[in-house]
Amino acid sequence: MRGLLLLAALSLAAAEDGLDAWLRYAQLPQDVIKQATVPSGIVALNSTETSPVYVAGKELQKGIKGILDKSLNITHEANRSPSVVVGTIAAFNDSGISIETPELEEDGFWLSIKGEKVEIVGQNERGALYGAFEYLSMLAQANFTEVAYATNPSAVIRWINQWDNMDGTIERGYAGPSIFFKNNALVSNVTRVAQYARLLASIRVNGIVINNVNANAQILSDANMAGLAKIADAMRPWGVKVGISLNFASPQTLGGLNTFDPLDKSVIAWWTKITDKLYDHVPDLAGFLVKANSEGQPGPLTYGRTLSDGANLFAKAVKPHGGIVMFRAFVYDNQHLNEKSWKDDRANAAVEFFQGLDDKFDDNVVVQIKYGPIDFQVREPPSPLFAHLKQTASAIELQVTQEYLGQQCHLVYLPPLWKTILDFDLRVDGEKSVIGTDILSGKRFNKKGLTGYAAVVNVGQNVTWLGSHLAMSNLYGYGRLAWDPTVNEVEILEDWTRLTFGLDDTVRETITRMSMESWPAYENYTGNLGIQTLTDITGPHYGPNPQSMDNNAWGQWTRADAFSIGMDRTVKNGTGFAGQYPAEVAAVFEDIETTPDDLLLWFHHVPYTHVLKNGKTVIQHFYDAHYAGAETVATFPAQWAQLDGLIDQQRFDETAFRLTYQAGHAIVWRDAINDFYHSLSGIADARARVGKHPWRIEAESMALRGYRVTSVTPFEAASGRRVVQSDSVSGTTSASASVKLTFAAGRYDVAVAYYDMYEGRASYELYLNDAKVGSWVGDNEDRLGYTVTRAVDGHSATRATFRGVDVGEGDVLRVEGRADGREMAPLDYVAVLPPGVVD
Ligand code: GCW
Repeated sequence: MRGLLLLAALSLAAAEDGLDAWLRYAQLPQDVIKQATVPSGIVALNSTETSPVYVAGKELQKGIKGILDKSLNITHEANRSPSVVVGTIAAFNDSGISIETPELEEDGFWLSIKGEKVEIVGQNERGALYGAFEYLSMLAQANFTEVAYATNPSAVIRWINQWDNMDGTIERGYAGPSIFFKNNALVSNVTRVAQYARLLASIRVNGIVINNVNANAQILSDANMAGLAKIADAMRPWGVKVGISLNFASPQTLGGLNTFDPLDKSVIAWWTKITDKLYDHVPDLAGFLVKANSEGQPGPLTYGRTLSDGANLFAKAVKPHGGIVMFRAFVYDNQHLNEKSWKDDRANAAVEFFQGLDDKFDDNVVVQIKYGPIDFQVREPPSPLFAHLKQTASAIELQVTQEYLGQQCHLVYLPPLWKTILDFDLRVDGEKSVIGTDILSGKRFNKKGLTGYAAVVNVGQNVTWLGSHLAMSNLYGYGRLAWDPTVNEVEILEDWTRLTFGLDDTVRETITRMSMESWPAYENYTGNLGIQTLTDITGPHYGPNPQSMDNNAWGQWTRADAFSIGMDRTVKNGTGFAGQYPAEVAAVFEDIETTPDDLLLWFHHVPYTHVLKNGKTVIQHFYDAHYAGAETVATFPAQWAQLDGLIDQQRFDETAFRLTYQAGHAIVWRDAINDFYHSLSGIADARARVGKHPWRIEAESMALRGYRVTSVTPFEAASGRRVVQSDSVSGTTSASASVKLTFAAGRYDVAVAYYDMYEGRASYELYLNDAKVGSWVGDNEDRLGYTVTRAVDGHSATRATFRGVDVGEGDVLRVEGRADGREMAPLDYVAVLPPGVVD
C-alpha cells in the first residue's frame, strides 16, 4: 500500500508555484528528447558578466539542461565544434564567423538552426538575448525544426508601467506589495527585480517605468537615486532600461521653489540639474513618464501653459542623455464635467486638449494614449487621438492590470480585446491607417522613429507575479503583440500554455478554449453594447454598481433613465465625439444603422426597446447576455477539472479555486445588472428569468436565530434586496438560518451566497438534518487580491458551492454563521440546484 502511494505521488508532476512563469524549462519526455539535435557547446560572444550576450549564454545553458537534460559548457571565443553561438552582428564579424543576415533593426535578431549548428545574431546585445529566448521557447515546445529567419520589432518602445507607490503599495495592485519599493525607498534586495527583468526580456520588453504615474516627488531624493541605480543594475543585463514617473510640481514640493511653471527659468534650471544628477546615477535611464493635469495631478495648465510646454521641459532635460519623455494623453477635468449638459463628454477630452499641438512637441516626446477614449473599459472604440497626431511620436497604453476586468480574480484573456483596437483601420485622410501595423509601427506618419507600446502591469511580491497563474497569459501576450501586432491571439495562447503547463493536448486545448471564451463572457455578464463595465467607478472598480456611473463628474456616464440608455456622441445631436474620427469612420459611428451593436450605447442614446441588428431589443439583449456570460464561466470549473493530474497539484488547486470563485461572482454580476435594469425600465424578461429563482431560498425568508434582516447598498447587490447579518459580536455564539426544503428528493448542488469583507473572517457551517455538509471561512482577503471593501456589496458578494448533495423532501437545511471582526456572517440566499441549472 505504502509503495503504491509513493509511486502515485512520484508520477504527479512536482508542485510548482508559478515563479518561473513561462520560463520553466521543464524536462521533455525521454522519447521526445531523443528527436532533438543538440549542439555540443555554447559560445557567447561577450565575456562581460553584466552583458545581455553573456546572460544569454547562461540562459541557454540553463534552458538546455532543463529541457533536454544536457549540460553544455560556455566559452566566449568562436571554435570549430558545432555550437550554439550567440552574439551581436559586430561580435560575429570580429570573431571571424561569416554570417549572412538580412538587415536587422534595433533589437532585431537572426536565428539559424541547422543540425547541431545554431546561430543567434542580434542587431544589438538585447536582440541576441531575445534570439536565445526564442530558441529556448522552440526547444521547450519540442519544436526541433530547422529554421533561418530574421525578426524585427514592430516598434522601438515596448515598455511596462508599474503603478507602484513608494510606500510599497501598488495602485490597482492585486498581487501583493511592490517588488521595487518598501518604506518609501527602493528595495535593497533586488532578487525579484532581476527575475522580473528576465521574464520581460523573454517577451522582448525593453523598458520599464517603476513608479506610479501619480508620482511622489521623493523619487528624486539623493538616497532614492542611489536606490534606482541598483534597480537599473539588476535589470540592465536583461536589456531592460529603467525609467521613472515624475510629479510636475517637484520643483516646488521637493526643490523649495515658489513655482513649477514650465517656462520659468528657475524651474528649467532645477529640472536640468536634477536630470543630470539622475543620469550620473543611471547613465542609460530610459526617460520619464508624465501624468499631468489629470485627476488632480499638477501640470502646465496650472500656469496657463500648454501640454507641449510641459512635455518639452522634460524633453530638453533628457535630450543630451538620449532619454525620452512619455507624456500621457489621459488628460481630463474630473471636476467640471456636468451630466446635465447633453454635450459634455469626457471622451472628447484627449483630442480637445491636444488640439493644435501636433507640431509643437520636441522630437523625443512620445504621447502615450490609452487604447480607448475613457479608461480601460471592457469595450471601447479606439482613441481618436491616434488619428490626430501625425507629426508627434505616439504610443498606445494597454492594461495588463485587470482594473476593470475582474482584477485577476476573473479569468479574462485580453489580447482579443486589444486586437479590436490594434486591428482597427482609422482611415486617416481616406487611406489605410491600421492602428497596430500602420500607426504604431510608425509607417503611416512621420513619427520621428519613436512609436510603440506601454502596458500597465501590477506585478507584485506574490510568487505568481500577478496573483493568478492564468492572468500571466496577458503579460506574455502583451510582449508578443508589441513585437508583432499581427500575431494571432490563439497562437499566443497555445505557445504560452505549452511553456507554462507542458505539452499535453488536453491541457492546451482546455486552457485555450476557456481563455478565448473569457473576454466575451466577461463582457456578457458585466456591461454590454458599449455601455462600459458597469462596475463601481467611484470605488474599487470590481463588482457591479451601475448607478455609480452617473450623476458625478467622472464622466463615465450611461445616461440611463426609465426609458432609455446610452451616450449620444453623434455630431448631429450629441456630444460630437463621433466627429473626432476621420470622415469614413465618423460616418459609420454617426449613423445608428451602421454602428456595430457592440458599440451601440457608446455612440447612441436609445430606448430600451430599440431593436438591435441581432433582432433583440436592447433590454432583452442585456438580460440574455448576462445569462449567457454566467453560464459560460459556470463551465470553467468543470473544464478545469479535466486537467486534474495533467498538471502539478499546486497550480491546479490554486486555479480551480479562482475559477470556482469567478463562476459564483459572475452570477452576482448577472443578477445585479439584470435586477437593476429590470427595476429601472419595468420591462419584463421575455424568458421570465429575471427576478425569478425557483431553486433559491432567500435568507431573509428562512427561520432566523441570532440573525437580523438588513437592506444593502446598492440594492441590486442582494437577491431580493435584503440580507441577514449576525447580531452577535465577533467570536461569540453563532447565528443560524434554517429552512425546511420542499424540493423533490434527489441529488443537488447546494450554493450559499454570502459576503466576504475586508477585516473579518466569519466562519460558516452548512447542515442538512443536523448532518454537516461542509464548512468554510470568509477569508477571500487572504486568497484573492481584488480591492476588498468593508461593506455588504457587489464586491464582497460571493458563493460557496457543495456539489452532489443528496437532499430528501422535507429535509431541514441550516446555515450557521459566526461573525468575525466587521464581518457579521452575512448571508444572501441558499440555492438548491438540480444538475445543470446555473442560478
Ligand atoms: O483609471 C484610472 C485609475 C487610476 C489611474 C488612472 C491613470 C494611476 O483608476 O488608478 O491612476 O486611471 O491611468 O492615471
